[in-house]
Amino acid sequence: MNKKFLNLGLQPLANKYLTKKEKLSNFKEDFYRLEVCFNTKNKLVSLYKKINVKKMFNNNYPYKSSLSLTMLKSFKELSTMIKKKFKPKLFLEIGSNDGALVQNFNKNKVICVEPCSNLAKITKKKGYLTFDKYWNFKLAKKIKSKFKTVNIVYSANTLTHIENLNDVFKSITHILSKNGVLIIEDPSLLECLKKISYDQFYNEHIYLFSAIAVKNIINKFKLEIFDIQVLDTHGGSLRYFIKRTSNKSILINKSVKKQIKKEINFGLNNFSTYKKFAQKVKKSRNKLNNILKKVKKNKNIIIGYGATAKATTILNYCGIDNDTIDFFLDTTPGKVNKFMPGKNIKILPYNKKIIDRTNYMFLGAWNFKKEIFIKESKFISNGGKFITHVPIPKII
Ligand code: DWN
Repeated sequence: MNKKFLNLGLQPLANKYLTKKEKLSNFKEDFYRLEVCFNTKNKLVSLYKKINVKKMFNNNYPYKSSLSLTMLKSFKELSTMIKKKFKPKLFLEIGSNDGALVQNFNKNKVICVEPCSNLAKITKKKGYLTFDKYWNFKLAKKIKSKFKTVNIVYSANTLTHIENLNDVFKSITHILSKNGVLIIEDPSLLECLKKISYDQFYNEHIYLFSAIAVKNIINKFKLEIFDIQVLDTHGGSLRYFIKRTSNKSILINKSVKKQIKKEINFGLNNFSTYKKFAQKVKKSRNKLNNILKKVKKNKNIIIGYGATAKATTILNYCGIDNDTIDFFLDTTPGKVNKFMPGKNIKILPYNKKIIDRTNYMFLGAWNFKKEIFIKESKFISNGGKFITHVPIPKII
């Protein structure tokens, strides 16, 4: 049974940045009620209403993983480990984006799957075999008919975006070799609840995984988690290493029990934990609005740093418009000179000179805080302040 616990109001598509032309022609944005629920049976947290994937992932998807040094470093380290530990003959990535990970692998050992054709084009151009298709059983059958099986299936920040998880895992087990390994990584529900980072919820993030829920879901596909790595990326993620239960050559690492115990102790099995979280979200909104109001009262300009999908949730839930945040800066070509979804806030290209003339920046990309604080050390040493809402709204 799905029980709702959080209502983030009406929200636009998180990655649908409006062009100037659309703004001028009064383009009517679609808004959807964003409610989050908890499944009392399998303990999975998901959005109550799911949006058609074709509206979200198409030939114009702006997000590129390789624009962050943090992600490039994380993918490089992972690929070294995979090569050393698993020596894959054939590696399949579901949601290969612009190739930030696969670029570390030999071209003839990789299969990319990426439904956003603008991104698929990039890996194709680099010489990687790429299917610009949604991951499903039909595609798995097609790939199997050509390549038989795959030793490693990897997917980061993608499986949480696909509604039919039964089809996802059925398709993976169809193609994975007998002793093959599935590696998935996604933001951690536990970290989201601990950090009150409710902006992890937007229409693309249909699910927010916990180890408990992943274990429950994959069980019926005769798969089991044998190791879990705790990562700093994307506000705190978990990397799950999964094998067939029939494969006894790999032992189950202590990390699995440890993570599940942490989640149980925090209360991820209990609906009351989520109700409490929802109360904290309301408090977080009020506190952030108070801080922004105070800063704005003194006629300060506030720049949004990083026009993230997450920031769309914050702006629309907290009712923040361009009378509060004057504009955003972002390094993504597909976002610049457009407007934040649902709000009249322009996104300008990243510009150091603009930052030098500013006192306050709202950290839209709070998950890259470390990387950004290094990059903006001059702004900080000149007395510039960041405003963040994670884990509690404050000025840093
Ligand atoms: O799951 C998803 C994650 C992985 O990526 C997708 N559904 C959509 C997207 O979510 P997001 O937009 O919240 O992700 P990021 O990675 O937090 O976005 C960072 C944004 O900030 C990018 O637009 C790039 C920008 N940025 C910047 O302008 N300067 C980032 C850094 C590090 C910088 O220095």
